[in-house]
Parts: sequence; structure tokens; C-alpha cells
Amino acid sequence: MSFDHFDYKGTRFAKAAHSEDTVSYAENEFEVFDDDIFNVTYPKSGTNWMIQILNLIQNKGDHEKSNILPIHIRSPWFETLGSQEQIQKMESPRILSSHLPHHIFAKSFFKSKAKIVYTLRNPRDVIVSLFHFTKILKIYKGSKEFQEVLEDFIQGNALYGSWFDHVKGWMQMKDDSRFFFITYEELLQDLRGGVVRICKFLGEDLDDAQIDLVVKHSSFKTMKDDAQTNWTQLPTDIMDQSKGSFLRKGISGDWKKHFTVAQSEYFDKVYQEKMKDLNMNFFWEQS
Ligand code: PPS
Repeated sequence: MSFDHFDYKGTRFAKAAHSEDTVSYAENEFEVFDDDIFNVTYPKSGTNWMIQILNLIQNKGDHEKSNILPIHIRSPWFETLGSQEQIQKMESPRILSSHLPHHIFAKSFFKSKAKIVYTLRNPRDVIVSLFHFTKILKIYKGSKEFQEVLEDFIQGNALYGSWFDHVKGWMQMKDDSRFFFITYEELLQDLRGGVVRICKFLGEDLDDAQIDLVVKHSSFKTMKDDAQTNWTQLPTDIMDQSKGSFLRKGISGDWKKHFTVAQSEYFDKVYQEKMKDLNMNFFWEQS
């Protein structure tokens, strides 16, 4: 798996989506407002799902209102090329997305009252989702064998660098009142419960019927069938969905169909080693 890239402070970025200037601007100059809400993830962990959830919460479950813009411009990734023009047009409170690791995140966030919702997913399923994504996203070149994607992921050579560093970096904020984290697997198991917890964190007071609407319109099926949320509006020279879908399966545990026993054992060993100092047991490990 290869893509034209550059490294910034030890993290890998794609030239097609970033420049050193956009990343440096995001880190050093981007002005965070106190009422900003950041949707932060490592790629393929449920970013778009969370965009949909947060937008619906902000609109009290009103799908017509929250669905006006296509999802890829509804909540721009503030470190990417072209996002600044979009962000300048946004009304507050803004919902902004980012895949940035903690050590490169907007410095002004740390002096603000803005909030972060961090979604994380079983890394084995992240790898599988990424593996399929390499087949449709045109930036990926060369061999895209599963073993290669797995190895690049483990070595931190994937887009946005090491998953392990990303999670460990952000978990430094786990006890901060401006930070809330939730797993993709928890959302799959109990989406309503997740939405209620997110509302509480954001101080959003939705009634039961409004919460039901958030849940209804953020289901995998609703998002997959809707051109505003399934990314099919993107030009085929960027993403070729004749070779697979952006909203692919939306399940947990698909890794079991992709990893060989040897790959699974290898990954477990790497995971134990890299995550041992964190002392956290995530939801997918318990189920
Ligand atoms: S990206 O490219 O980093 O922005 O991708 P991201 O949105 O983080 O992750 C894509 C995966 O999320 C799945 N997805 C969902 N799962 C369940 N429910 C809903 N509503 C939903 N929306 C998106 C999507 O299908 C990708 O996972 P896989 O495993 O490939 O299906």
C-alpha cells in the first residue's frame, strides 16, 4: 500500500489531501472557538457515522435540516487542503472533523472550552476497512495485498500514522471534562445509549422522540441508501465506488474473515506490546 506522502512530526500525511502548510496551520494557527465540537478519530473508525450523529443531535433529530449538505462537506477535516474556505463559511457552533493525533492537534484547542468526541474502533476491523478502502480511493497505488496493509498499519506507515500512537496520545485526555470517547462497537451494540451519552456530554437536551430520530437517521442502512451520506457524489477520479462501497459492511468482527491464524497471533503480540503501558481495556476486548 503506497501513496504520495510526507511526514510531519512523525506522522504520515497524503499529498493529495494535505500539505505541510495545511497541517502546520491546523496545529499552530487554527482558531478554535469555545463552542466548537470536534469529531476526532483515527481513519476508518466511524468518523462519518459520528458526523451524522453529531449533526442530528445539533438539529434535535431533524433529518431534513441536518442533511442539507453532503456529509463530506458538512463537517470538514480542518487539517486538509481546501477546508479553510469551507470552515470560514460555517456558522457556530461548528462541528469539525479531524484525524490528527494529539501531538499535532490545534494548539488553541487546549486553551479553549471546545469539546472533543473521540471515536475508536477495534484496530483489526480498522485494518479490514482500510484494506477495502485502498481499492476504491484513488490515492492508493501499487500492491494492496492484505498482508501489506496489515504491515503498513503496524509500522505506522498508514495515512495519519500509527493507530497505537493515536489512541495512546488521545487517551491522555480521558479524564478531561472537554473530552469524551466512545467505541464503534458500543455504538453498534447500543446506538441509542451512545447517543444519550453524547447528548449528556454536549449538554444537549433532546426528548425521547428526538433521540429516536437521531438513532433512526444514523443507522447504517439509512446512511448507505442516501447519496448525501454514502459518498457517491464524490468524483470517480477520487473514489471509484464501482470497485466497492465507502459504506461497506458497517459491522464488527469482519477481521475474523480476513486475518489468517498467523496474522491474528502476530497482531495480538504487537497489540499487547504496544498497548501495555496504557492499562485500558477497550469495549471490543470485553465482548
Ligand atoms: S474515513 O475514511 O476515515 O472517514 O472512514 P470512517 O467514516 O472513519 O469509517 C468508515 C467505516 O465506518 C462505517 N460506517 C458505519 N458503520 C455503522 N453504522 C453507520 N451508520 C456507519 N457509517 C459508516 C463504514 O461502513 C466503514 O466501515 P466498514 O467496516 O468498511 O464497513
